Amino acid sequence: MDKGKPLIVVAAALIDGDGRVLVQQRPQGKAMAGLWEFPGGKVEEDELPEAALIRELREELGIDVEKACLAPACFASESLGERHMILLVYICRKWRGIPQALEAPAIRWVRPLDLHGLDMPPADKPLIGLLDALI
Ligand code: 9L3
Ligand code: MG
Repeated sequence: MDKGKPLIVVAAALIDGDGRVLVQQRPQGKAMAGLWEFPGGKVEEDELPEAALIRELREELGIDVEKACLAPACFASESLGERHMILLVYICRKWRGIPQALEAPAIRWVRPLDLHGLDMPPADKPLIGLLDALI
């Protein structure tokens, strides 16, 4: 089946000073509602991945991140039925502002080990082992 161009999605693992990672819950009415994800979203036409992530983090959490603070970490691919999706994940330890749940029903700071017990989108899961090893 021709699924067309894959959807490019970016996400961030924000790590705080205590080594905890931020996850947010996907809203009702969206695909995979209720699952806990690393914040982020779709890269728009003519937009670079890092610019999309900086925009998404401002919209979803009200924080400001500089491009230099985004470390590429991993990518994962997933089939979304009609489309394929490629998720690019960045690690970020430095930002301005205090993250707030501006779009998600809830956000949580969790230790990497506790990520194993959360329901996450399949594309987010490869990052869990990496964070376990990194933090
Ligand atoms: N997605 C998966 N993991 C993530 C993010 C931010 C997004 N950490 C998936 C869910 C949707 C698609 O990417 O299928 C587009 O995301 P959104 O625009 O619905 O948030
Ligand atoms: Mg989003």
